[in-house]
Amino acid sequence: MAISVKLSDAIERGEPIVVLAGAGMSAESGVPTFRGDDGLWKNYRPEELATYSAFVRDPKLVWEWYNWRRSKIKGCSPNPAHNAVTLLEGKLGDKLTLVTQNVDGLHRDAGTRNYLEVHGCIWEVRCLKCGLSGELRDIPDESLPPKCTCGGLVRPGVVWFGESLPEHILSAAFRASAECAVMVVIGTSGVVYPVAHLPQVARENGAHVIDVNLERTPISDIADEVFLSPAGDVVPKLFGMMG
Ligand code: BJW
Ligand code: ZN
Repeated sequence: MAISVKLSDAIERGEPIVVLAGAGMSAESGVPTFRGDDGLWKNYRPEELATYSAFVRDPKLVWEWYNWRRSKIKGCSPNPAHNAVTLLEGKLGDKLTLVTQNVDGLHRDAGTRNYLEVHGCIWEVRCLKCGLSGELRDIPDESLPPKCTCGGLVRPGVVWFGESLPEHILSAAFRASAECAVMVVIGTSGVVYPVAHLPQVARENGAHVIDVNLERTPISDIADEVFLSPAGDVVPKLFGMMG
């Protein structure tokens, strides 16, 4: 039974809550995760695709991978776990902070407003030369790699390995983690830093940490409660929102 007394009490009292999401949050929407048997990197090494040096070496290859992922995500919709976060935000307002590692934009689609996309967004792009950035949904395969009007190479607006996370977003995530009463971690393998530190930060500052995953992760070891079930089943029940 997916019920946490600590979490329901915190919701009832309107205490600050952080939801920390990873790829498992979107798995039931049909978005592939990164690691594991069906993961996106089963046939590639991360450093072959998700780094700046891979991009400048072969921008067309990297863009083909991103265009393939964009086409998959385009057909995906938020699942009950995304919707439950939005409903919880409706109840808690800005006491709810969503920190998401996901670049798929499904939390935005679900209507959550107070989100921190710490690894960026797959629909955003940025020019390497002039820095112009914005949302660009459709990029025909024939035009890869896309070029800016200034002639510069355009990159996906995501955070690759070895790159710093956006400073103001990361500091907001650390602050919210240090100040929350409960952190609910959903569908992350907990191996990618600095985000993997956040549950520890929450714990050290007295928060109750809940981990929702199909399997145990390093985060399960420091969590107060662990629910080993699909996010789409557990999260609406945990939040008391069956939407
Ligand atoms: C379900 C489910 C269901 C399935 N229900 N659950 C050694 C120690 C510490 C750090 C480092 C180190 N060596 C290198 C580093 C730094 C590096 C790092 O952390 N590497 C580790 C891998 C070792 N980090 C960085 O480089 C970061 N930057 C940084 O540190 O800057 C400072 C610096 C600068 C210069 C030099 C060194 C440091 C940047 C990290 C950026 C990560 N970017 C990616 C790609 C984003 C773009 C894109 O999408 O293409 O972000 S990598 C990828 O992993 C993606 C994800 O957001 C991220 C996390 O993955 P996530 O979400 O956890 O997914 P999975 O697939 O791993 O897990 C899914 C989970 O869901 C599983 O547990 C399933 O069981 C579960 N699940 N279905 C519930 N239905
Ligand atoms: Zn430009």
